[in-house]
Amino acid sequence: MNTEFQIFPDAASTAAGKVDALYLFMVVLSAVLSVFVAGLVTYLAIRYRRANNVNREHVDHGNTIEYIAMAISFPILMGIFLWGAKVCFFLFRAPEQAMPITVVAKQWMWKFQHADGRREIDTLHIPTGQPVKLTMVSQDVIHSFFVPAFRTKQDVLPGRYTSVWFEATQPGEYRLYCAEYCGTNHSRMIGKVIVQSPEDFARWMAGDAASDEPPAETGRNLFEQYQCGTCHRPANEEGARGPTLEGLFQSRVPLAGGQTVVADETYMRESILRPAQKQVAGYQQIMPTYEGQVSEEGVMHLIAYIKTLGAPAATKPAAAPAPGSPAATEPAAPATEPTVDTPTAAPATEDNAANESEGNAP
Ligand code: HEC
Ligand SMILES: [Cu+2]
Repeated sequence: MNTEFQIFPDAASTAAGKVDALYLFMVVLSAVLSVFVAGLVTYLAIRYRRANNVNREHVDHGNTIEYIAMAISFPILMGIFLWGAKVCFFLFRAPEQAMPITVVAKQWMWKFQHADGRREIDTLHIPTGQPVKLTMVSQDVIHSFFVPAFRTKQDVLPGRYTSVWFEATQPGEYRLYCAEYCGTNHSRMIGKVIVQSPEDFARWMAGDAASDEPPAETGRNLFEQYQCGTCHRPANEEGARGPTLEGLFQSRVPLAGGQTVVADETYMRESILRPAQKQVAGYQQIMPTYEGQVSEEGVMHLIAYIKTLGAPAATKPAAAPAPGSPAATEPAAPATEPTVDTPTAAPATEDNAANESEGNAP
């Protein structure tokens, strides 16, 4: 991390070059146009000044000049649009094999958790040459995750997951900012991303703090603690009051209203905190709401655990409540499941109900 003033920020991710090229093109284009317009203004002001004796009669060119202007600017503007769209798709589509990391933001800190359970606050270690995908949520107000050296910025919202991915290319320390005004100490909501070579990163990962519990493990304990299992049973058990959660992740869930939703992280979060919001077809609305009881990190842990549950056994008896277990009605679901890098995928950060009350205390 360079503390001296820099005109150009470090370029330390695979996205940096792409963003810079587009940005540079637009700056140069704007500069050329500005010079052109300023030149014309100057030229015409001099030529048609009062003292100059020139012909001021109106000459009709029809629409020719407009046509020419359109013919030149249209392809340029479309080009910028297409180029921008391409960079945008690159920025927002995380590669499948991205390493999952969860982020919980709050006034005024960043809490990170790696897939193996390792936690960090205001500092994030990542290796070079490995895409990482951050799943982020806020515990209070809107924050924004901004790492200039990676050319990446993404709002972090309360009540909804957002994500961002990047692949670092240069070892070093880079600044992390909160880029959304979030209260008194907003300006201190800063941190750093420490990019290490894969070897150094592996060594760091194996270091002494590595005893943190993996998110899915914490999630399983929470699942027991809240007795979710009294209603959510394995798929091959009959008479469960709730749908099985096996194979739920990324499957299609039929809702009472007739629609279907894909069970992504945001859906699962909502199902846990506000179950009445989307009612699974064929089930009573008996699930209690866990809003205010399970922390954001707890929810991420529960999701991490649910992701590990895998597909229901193929021999699921027809009597079991099929509607809630989409895998049963959709043969494709079990097949796709393995591509989701399961146990680790959902991750999140600390905590159980106990430190829910931690509130804003760091
Ligand atoms: C009293 C029974 C009961 C308990 C306890 C319960 N649930 Fe549920 N849950 C249900 C029912 C019934 C549904 C389906 C109807 C609905 O959507 O509300 C459901 C739906 C869900 C869904 C959506 C499932 C799908 O197929 O789309 C998730 C995820 C979920 N619950 C997670 C949990 C978690 C995590 C806990 C514990 C913190 C929990 N539930 C506790 C009864 C329960
Ligand atoms: Cu903030």
